[in-house]
Amino acid sequence: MNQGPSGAVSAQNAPGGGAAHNAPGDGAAHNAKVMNRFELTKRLVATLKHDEAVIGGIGNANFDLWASGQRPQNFYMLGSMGLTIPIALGVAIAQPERHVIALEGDGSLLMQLGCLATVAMLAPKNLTMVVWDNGAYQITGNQPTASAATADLVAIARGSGLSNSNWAADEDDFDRLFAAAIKAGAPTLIAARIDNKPGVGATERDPVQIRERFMRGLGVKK
Ligand SMILES: Cc1ncc(C[n+]2csc(CCOP(=O)(O)OP(=O)(O)O)c2C)c(N)n1
Repeated sequence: MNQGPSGAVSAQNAPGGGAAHNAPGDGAAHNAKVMNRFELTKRLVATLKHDEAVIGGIGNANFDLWASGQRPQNFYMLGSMGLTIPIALGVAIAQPERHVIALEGDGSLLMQLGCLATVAMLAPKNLTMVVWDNGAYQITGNQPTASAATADLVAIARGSGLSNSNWAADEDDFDRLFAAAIKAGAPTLIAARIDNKPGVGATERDPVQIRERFMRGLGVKK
């Protein structure tokens, strides 16, 4: 783990540019390859064939979702951290025949850890959660998160009751885990260590349009 003069963990200085991951756990976090969020988002979106809903978290998660090809079934969260999984859970419950995918940053998930326990308790069969763990609040200036130091998000998810929670060891493992999650019939969490490259796109900041397009994409009448 890299520490600054004050003893604070520096996410920017972590090997590979991602989280240092010396957190307790089974070591899978530490051994996972540091990958790129846009590359993984593109791979994920390319596999979607059944109008799956995708909820992109505030900032980089939804910038890369936007840049991976806009779909009417994508919802781009603006403004509030930690709401990606709660929104995705609501959509999954409302439309049980549709698979729903949440793409969330580590900092945002850390702000709303209770949602993992709620997802485990309600156990929607159609929800996959992907956590992009760069060990930082990247978009606000790369301040380190607890996942760069002491928190293992997969261990937290498992402890919340989400036994289908895993670190992606590399890109191929990410693809395998995602394909398995779509078929799992249980809520699944995939955590990926990612580098500190900025998000690629820039979501248009028009909340009403984003909401209405998403509702139309999901076949919801106003
Ligand atoms: C409730 C709340 N607190 C703080 C902010 C300011 N803020 C916006 S994005 C962000 C960092 C998000 O970090 P993370 O989810 O890890 O995504 P990353 O930037 O690393 O892609 C912060 C602190 C906010 N928008 N909402």
